[in-house]
Amino acid sequence: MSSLSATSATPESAEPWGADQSPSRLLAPDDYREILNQLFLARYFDVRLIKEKKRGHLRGTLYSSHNQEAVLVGALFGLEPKDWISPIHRDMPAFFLKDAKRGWRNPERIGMSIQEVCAQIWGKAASPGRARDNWSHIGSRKKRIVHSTSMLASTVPVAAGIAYSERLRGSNAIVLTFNGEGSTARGDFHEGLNFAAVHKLPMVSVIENNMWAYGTPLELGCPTPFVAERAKGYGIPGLVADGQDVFDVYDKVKWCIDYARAGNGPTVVECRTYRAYGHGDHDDDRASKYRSPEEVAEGRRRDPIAICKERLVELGVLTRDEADQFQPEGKSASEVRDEDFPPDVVAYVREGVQFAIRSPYPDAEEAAWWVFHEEGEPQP
Ligand SMILES: Cc1ncc(C[n+]2csc(CCOP(=O)(O)OP(=O)(O)O)c2C)c(N)n1
Ligand SMILES: [Mg+2]
Repeated sequence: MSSLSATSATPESAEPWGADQSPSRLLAPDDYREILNQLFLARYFDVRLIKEKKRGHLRGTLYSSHNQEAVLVGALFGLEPKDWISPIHRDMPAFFLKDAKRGWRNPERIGMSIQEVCAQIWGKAASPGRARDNWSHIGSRKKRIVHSTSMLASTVPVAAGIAYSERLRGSNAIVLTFNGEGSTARGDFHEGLNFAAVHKLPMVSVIENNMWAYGTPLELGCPTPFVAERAKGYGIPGLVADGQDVFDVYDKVKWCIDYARAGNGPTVVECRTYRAYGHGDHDDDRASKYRSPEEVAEGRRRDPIAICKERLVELGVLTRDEADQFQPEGKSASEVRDEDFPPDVVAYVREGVQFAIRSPYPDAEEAAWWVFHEEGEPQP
């Protein structure tokens, strides 16, 4: 496994904004608390699904984002409501964290609700994918979420096209794409980035480098120690962030968002993190054959929730007692309890889960809808 902590191997990975001018210095105390709450929310959502699956309440594969929450929260927090995102299978919380700082339950926010996301996972009629799938193969033009597909990185050229279209319409909205480090080896990733660089499109490519692509380690998918070095071939900035530190992710991605919005073109931000479990839950046992326990312990040593709390205490936003009130950090899904999370986090996810459980499945006759067009068939 390559080092998780190196942050200065590419010239652009040093702070591009100069001493003490980081974007996070402009955040208010409420923003800092909201960021911690969003980390709690992403973690709780993940462990709750694992528990539901173990109790036999869920079918289908789960792709855990445990230990990678700071990448999602830090990257999304700098966006405006009108901006687009393009999540992958590892990013299920991104669907409901988009624009969440305007209030998780705010019906006006431009992101999916927890009810929609849970209905998707439970395969119910009320889901955005109308029970065709149980996971991330959803999107919404209205909510500005690029439809995720199984063909990894094929969304990058689509995202570049959306960025182009936004510019043609005279808007300054940007598109933020997420990709695992593995999928940056695919042609689609490079074609999309090339097009975006040539046309200076407002696109930020966030790479969640969790060191593994299923059973393939970083060094068998990328010839350089840092994925961000791929940016050099396109003449665009490539930054490296500590993916365990939500504020380092926020600072670097926000810098890129501002850079894109100002018309300077695309950027790459590699966020170095570590995949806590197997590729999906079907791979949990096999993963222990291709990754040593020492490697996994090292990769999970720096819990993003603990790192965020330390920063909030240092800044005087939280007292030590407040920071210690809820302690899910460092605990696996089988160890952690609801009491380890703020009650509103638990309540919000429960609203989604209960909605999904109570919702009906679609009628069997729907299975043939939208395969071939038939006269009189409802349109999606
Ligand atoms: C083009 C393509 N090849 C292979 C797969 C099967 N597959 C799904 S996820 C995955 C690993 C992706 O690794 P990475 O991009 O690093 O994302 P991570 O799962 O680590 O978050 C693979 C090989 C796929 N979905 N699409
Ligand atoms: Mg990966």
